Amino acid sequence: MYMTFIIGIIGKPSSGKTTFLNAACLTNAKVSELPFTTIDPNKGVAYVKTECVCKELKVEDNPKNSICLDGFRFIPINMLDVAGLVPDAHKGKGLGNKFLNDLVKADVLLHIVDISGSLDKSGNLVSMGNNDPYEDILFLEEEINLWFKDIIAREDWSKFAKTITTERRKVVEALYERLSGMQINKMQIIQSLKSSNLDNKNPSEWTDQDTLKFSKVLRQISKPILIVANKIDKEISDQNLKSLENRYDGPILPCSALAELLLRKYHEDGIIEYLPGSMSFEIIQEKKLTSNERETLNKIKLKILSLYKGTGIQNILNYAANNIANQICVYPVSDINSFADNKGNILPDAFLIKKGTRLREFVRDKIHSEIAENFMFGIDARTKKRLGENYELQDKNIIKVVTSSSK
Ligand SMILES: Nc1nc2c(ncn2[C@@H]2O[C@H](COP(=O)(O)OP(=O)(O)OP(=O)(O)O)[C@@H](O)[C@H]2O)c(=O)[nH]1
Ligand SMILES: [Mg+2]
Repeated sequence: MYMTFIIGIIGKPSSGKTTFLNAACLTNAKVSELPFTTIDPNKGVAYVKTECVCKELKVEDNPKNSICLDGFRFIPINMLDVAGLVPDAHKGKGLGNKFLNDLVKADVLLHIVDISGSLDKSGNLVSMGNNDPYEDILFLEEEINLWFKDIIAREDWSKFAKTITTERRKVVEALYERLSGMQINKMQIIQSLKSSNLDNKNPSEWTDQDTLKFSKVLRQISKPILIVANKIDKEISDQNLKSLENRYDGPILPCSALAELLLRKYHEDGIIEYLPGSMSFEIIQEKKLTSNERETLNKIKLKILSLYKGTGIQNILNYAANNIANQICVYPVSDINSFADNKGNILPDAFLIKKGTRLREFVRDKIHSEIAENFMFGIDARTKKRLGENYELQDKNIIKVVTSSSK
C-alpha cells in the first residue's frame, strides 16, 4: 500500500490557512476575510523540494511519480486544510473540534498564526498588534491535545481498559489497535507511556490527568506542530516575530502565503519565471503588468524575498518534512547501472520515508506488498553492494529490490 506524506493545516479562523493551501497547491479553495470561511476540508497536492541525484550521477532523468526542475526533485505530498479552531472548541465553541478528525492521518501539523496580531481569538479583525500571537500558540496547542485525548479516551474507554492486563506488551498492543489509522506506531506508544510515567499502570486505573498526560506526549511525538508566522508582509509583523522568538522555544517559520500565491499565479500565466522556494523571480512579460502590479511585485522582491530568503511556503514544506517529520528521500530502480526502471525510465520515482525505515518496511509500504512477499535483498545502485532486509535506508539511496521472481 502506497502511503503519501500528509500535512494538516490548523489555526484560528482567518489566519490564512486556506490561502496557504492555495499557494502551496495552486488550488482555488474559497478564501475571505470573514471567519469560518472553510467548513468542509480542502485538499491539495504540494511538493517537497529536494536536490535530485540526477546532478550527482550526471544523468537525464524521466521522473514519473515526481517532477525534476533544474536538478531539484519535487515530491508530491498531500495537504489538508480544515475549519478554524477557537478557544474551548472541545466544549463546542465555534465549529467545535470534530472536524479535526479529518486530520487523524496527518504526519505533521502546520499551525498558521497571524503574526500581525490583527485578529482576535475568533478571527475577527482588531487593530494591528492587538492580539498576542503567543496566546494563539498556547490555546491552539491545548485544543489539539484535548482533541487527541477525546479520541483516545472516547466513550468506550472504561470497557476497553478493563479488557487489558498490566502486562506492558499487551497494553501497547491494545492501544496500538485502538489508535489504528492515526499514523501512530508502537514505538511512539511505548515512548509516550514511559514519558508520562504510565509504564506500569493499568489503563483501567488511569486518572483523567494520566490520560491527558499520555495524550499530550503521544500527540507531540506523532503529530508534531510547526509554527508558521503568516502575513509577514504586514507592517508590524517583523517586530512581532522577533518578540515571539524571544518567548517561544521552538522553530517559527515566517511566511507570506499571499505573496507566494501571487508569484505562483503570475508564473502559471507565463508573466514571470519563478521556481517555488527561490529567493527571486524574473519578469518575462513586462507589458502584461499594470504599474500597480509591478509595484506589488517589487515590494514582494524587496520586503519579503530578500528579507526572509523566499516567501516561506517551500521552506516550510521542506522543513516540516525533513526537520519535523524526519523524512528522507529514496529512489527505487530496476537497473543498477543505468538507474532505470524496467521500462527504461531513468530515476522514475522518488519516495519520502521516515528516517529509520528498514528496507523490508520500505518494500512493503512503498513498493508493493506482493513484491514484499518475494523480497530477497536489495542492492545499493551506487556501490553495487547487497543490502539485507534490516538495512536502514539513508537519504538519497538508490535501491534495486531483488525478489525471488526477478532474480
Ligand atoms: N496580508 C496577508 N493577508 C493574508 C495572507 N494570507 C491570508 N491572508 C488574508 O487573510 C484572510 C483570511 O484568509 P483565509 O485563507 O480565508 O483564512 P483561513 O484561515 O482559511 O480562514 P477560515 O477558513 O475562516 O478559518 C484573507 O483576506 C486573506 O487574503 C498573507 O500572507 N498576508
Ligand atoms: Mg479557510
